[in-house]
Amino acid sequence: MNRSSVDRRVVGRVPERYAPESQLRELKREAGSLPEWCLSERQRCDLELICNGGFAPLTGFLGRADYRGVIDSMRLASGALWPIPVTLDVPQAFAETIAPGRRITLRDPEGVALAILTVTDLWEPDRREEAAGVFGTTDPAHPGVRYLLGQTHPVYVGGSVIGLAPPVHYDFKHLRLTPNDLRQRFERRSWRRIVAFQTRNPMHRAHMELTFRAAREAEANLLIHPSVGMTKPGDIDHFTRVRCYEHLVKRYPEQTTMLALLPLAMRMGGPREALWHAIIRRNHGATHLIVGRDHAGPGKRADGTPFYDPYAAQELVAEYAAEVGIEMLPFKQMVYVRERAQYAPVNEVREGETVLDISGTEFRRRLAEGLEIPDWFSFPEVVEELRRTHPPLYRRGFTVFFTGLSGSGKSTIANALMVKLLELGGRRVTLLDGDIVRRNLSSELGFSKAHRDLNIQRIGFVASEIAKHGGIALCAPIAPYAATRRAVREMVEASGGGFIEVYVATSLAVCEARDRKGLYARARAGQIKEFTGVSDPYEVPENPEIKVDTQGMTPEEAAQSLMLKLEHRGYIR
Ligand code: PPS
Repeated sequence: MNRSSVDRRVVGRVPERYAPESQLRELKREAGSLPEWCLSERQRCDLELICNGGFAPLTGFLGRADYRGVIDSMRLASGALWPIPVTLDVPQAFAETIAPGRRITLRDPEGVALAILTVTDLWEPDRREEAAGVFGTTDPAHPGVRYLLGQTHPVYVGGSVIGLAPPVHYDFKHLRLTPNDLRQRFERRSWRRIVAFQTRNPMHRAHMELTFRAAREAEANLLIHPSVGMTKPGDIDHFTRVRCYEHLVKRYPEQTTMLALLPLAMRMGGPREALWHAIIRRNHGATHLIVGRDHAGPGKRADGTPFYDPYAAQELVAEYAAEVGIEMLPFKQMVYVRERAQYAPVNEVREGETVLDISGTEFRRRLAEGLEIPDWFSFPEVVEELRRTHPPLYRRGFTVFFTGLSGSGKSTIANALMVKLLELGGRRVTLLDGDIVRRNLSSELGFSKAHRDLNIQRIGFVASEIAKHGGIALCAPIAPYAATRRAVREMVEASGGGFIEVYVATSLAVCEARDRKGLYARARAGQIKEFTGVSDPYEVPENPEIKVDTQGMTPEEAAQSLMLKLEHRGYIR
C-alpha cells in the first residue's frame, strides 16, 4: 500500500450551502412568499447532504445535463465524478405551478422551510431508462428500481439550493456530525489517516474484526459511519442499530475509534453506490473506505441470482479511487475458524479448518424463534439490544388478512379464529371485519376501485398499528385488488408485525348459491352496481400464506387448521 498518497492532515472545510447569517432574515421572508414543496423522506436526506457538503461538489438537485451525464458516464456536466442521480421529483400538478428561473421553498413535513431552490430545469425523465442506466436493471425486485418506478413523481426539478436551516433531528444528536464537524474533530485529535466503515446493519464480531484489521493495515484511526437515512426496506430500524453501535464502540481501544451517523438515503445500487459512498466519505474527511463483499447490495432477483457480482463494487471503487482521493480497503467475507477460535477472511482459511458463519437470514430466524446466538458470533450486549426490539415471533404482533368473495365465509372463520385465540389467552385480538370497518371507519365510502382501495388502506393502517403494539389484528374485507393487498402487507411488515394472507377460496358459484344476504340476487338484477364477482373484478391471490377451501370443512375446522398453521409458523404457542 502506498502510504504517502493518503498520509495527509485533514485540513480545510468542504463548502456548505447554508445561507450566511446576514442573509437569513431576508431569505426566510422570501421563503414565505414562494411556491412550496414538501420534501419526501428521501429528498430530505438528500437535501441535508447537499447543504452540509456531504454531497460536494453538488450545489443542488441535478439539472438535466448533469442528470444525463451521471446516467451515461457517472460524470456531472463539469466533468466531476458522480455516479448516482440526486433528483427532486414532483407531481405534474406541482410542476405546472413553477418554471425555470422561479424559486421554490423546500419544506419538511412539519412545514419548516429548509431551503430555497432556484429552478433551472424542469423535465419528465424516462425513469425506466434511468433504472437501466444506474442500476443495470428494471427488475422491481431491486429495491432501488422499485422505489424509482413505484414511488417517485414523474417530473424532475433541477436547480441549486441555499439552505435556511439544517433539518431537525431529535435522536442521537451527539452522533449527528456533518462533514465539517468531523473534519474539525479529526484535526483536533490529530487524526491524519481515517478508515471509514459504512454499514446499514447491526455490527457483530465479524464486523469488528474486519474494521480492526482494516485500521491496523492502514495504520489509521477508525470512523464507524452507518447510514441512518433510508436503507433497505425490512432492515433493522436505526434506533436499535445505533444503540448496538454505541455498545460496540466501547469495545474498541480508547481514542482509536469514532462513531458518527450519516443521514444518507441509500439506493442499494451496488458498485455505483459504493463509489458514491467513497466520494461522500472523502467529503467527511476519511482517507480510506472499507469495501466488503457485496457492498450496498440490493439482494437477489426472484430466481435467486445476484444483481451484481459480489466483488464488482471493489473493482469500480479501485478504478476511481485516485480520482476520488480516497484509498479503498477491499475485504473478503470474514468467517469464524473454529480451530483457531478467531475470525479470518474466507480466502485465508486453510484446508481442514472448520468455518462457522451465520447469515443475516439465519440470524433473523434465530431472533424470531428466540434461539441461542453463540458468543463467537456476536456480543451479549448487542444481542440483548436486538432481542429487546425483536422479540420472538410468539411475542410479536401480527395480522391475519382474510380475502375472498362476499359470502365466502371470511367473517365466520375470522370470528371462530378470534374466539380460539382469546381462549388461548395472553394476547389482545381485534377483528376488523368488512362490515364492521365500513360502519366505523369507512362509512362515507362506496365500492368504486378508488373507494375500495382507500377502505383497504385504512384497514392496513389500523392493522399495522395493532401489530406494532404487539396485538393481533384479524382483517376480513373482500380486498379484491392484489396491489392494494401487497401495500397492506408492506405497511404491516414495515411496522415489525407478521402478515399472513388467508385466501378463502370459495367459488363464485357456491357464494352465489348460498347468498346469505341476498346481495347476489340483487346484483344480478342490477340493483347493486359494481358487485365483486358479478360486475366488479376479484384478483385471486397468487401466493397467499394459506388457502382455505371451505367446501367439506366447517368454519370451526377451518379456524382450527389456521391455529395449527399459526403455531407451526411460530406466531402462537
Ligand atoms: S372491499 O372491496 O374490500 O372494500 O369490500 P368490503 O368492505 O369488504 O365489503 C363489505 C361488504 O359490503 C357488502 N357489499 C358489497 N360487496 C361487494 N361489492 C359491492 N358492490 C357491495 N355492496 C355491498 C358485502 O356484503 C360485503 O360483505 P361480505 O362480508 O364480504 O359479504
